[in-house]
Amino acid sequence: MSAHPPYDLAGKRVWVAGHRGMVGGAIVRRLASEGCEVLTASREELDLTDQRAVLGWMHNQRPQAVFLAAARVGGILANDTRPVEFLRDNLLIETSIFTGAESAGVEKLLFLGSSCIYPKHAEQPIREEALLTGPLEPTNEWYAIAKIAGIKLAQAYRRQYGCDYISAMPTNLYGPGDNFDLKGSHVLPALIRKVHEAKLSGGPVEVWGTGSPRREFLYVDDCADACVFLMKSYSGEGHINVGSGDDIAIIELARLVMDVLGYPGEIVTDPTKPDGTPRKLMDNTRLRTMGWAPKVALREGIARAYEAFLAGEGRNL
Ligand code: GFB
Repeated sequence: MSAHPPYDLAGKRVWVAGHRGMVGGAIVRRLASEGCEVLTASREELDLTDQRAVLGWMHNQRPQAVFLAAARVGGILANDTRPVEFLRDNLLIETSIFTGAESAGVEKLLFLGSSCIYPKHAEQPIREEALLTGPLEPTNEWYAIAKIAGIKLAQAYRRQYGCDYISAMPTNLYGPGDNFDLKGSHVLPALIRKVHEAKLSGGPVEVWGTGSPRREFLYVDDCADACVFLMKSYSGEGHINVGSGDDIAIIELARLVMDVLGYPGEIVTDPTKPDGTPRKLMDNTRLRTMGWAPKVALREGIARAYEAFLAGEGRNL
């Protein structure tokens, strides 16, 4: 599967597309020890949905490797209520960057997807082969379809043009640089903020939905480490799951966050909010067999994410 010479990043010009996002930022941090030249483009400098602009920028900058971490992302409510942005913007970003990469002669590209690409009722833990074997979870099918298109683009460029493009599918991520805006965020940053605010007010912590869905979480710097690992050591058509291997019920997660933040208050559930997919624990045997494992346990990661929140890293507050 990965029997090919390692791809050395040292001395290479490496573009992290989406470096202002949580994952892109973590990849930039991780690349500091690789001896490569990291290229970035600010939003003002380059609109990633503009194919002509991206093509021009890539021909000028000549990146040799690309981490495609740029995407319109958000939690369950944002996905459910802004379908055009999640489908159209992500398709535009992907087609611009894949087109530019092939045209500018990029040697290696890693595309980042998401565990929501899998069918809503996929067998657990979810193996890579489960892709396109059943209907998607309706709250995020727009985003999922855009991400499936990204996997297929990487495969298509490999088949038709021989490009060394690969795909990684991370589970739910959290950590420094997260979005703490309650309308747009994922559950972990939302709970960190809600528990922090409840601690100050003495009130209850509100959990959306029933609290029974289970989710797998990975600290973002672990994800960045896995992406660099795959960029250097994997070449193949199949996408690779990137997860922690454990999942937790949302209600238990709320209790854990309360415990880490030191708030023994009350939890109330809001069943008017969607639960989303019941469970999406990924099987990460492939990545583990290649020799990669995560380092940051959930409790430790929540403590670090809370520190980042307190230091004012949360956006949109
Ligand atoms: O993280 P989350 O927004 O997204 O929600 P998904 C996970 C679970 O946490 C759902 C519950 O069951 C939510 O109902 N939850 C409880 C909350 N309280 C809250 C809260 O205050 N805020 C939020 N956001 N959730 C996303 C997809 O799905 O996962 C994306 O929509 C992407 O496309 C991402 O794939 C990784 O895990 O349900």
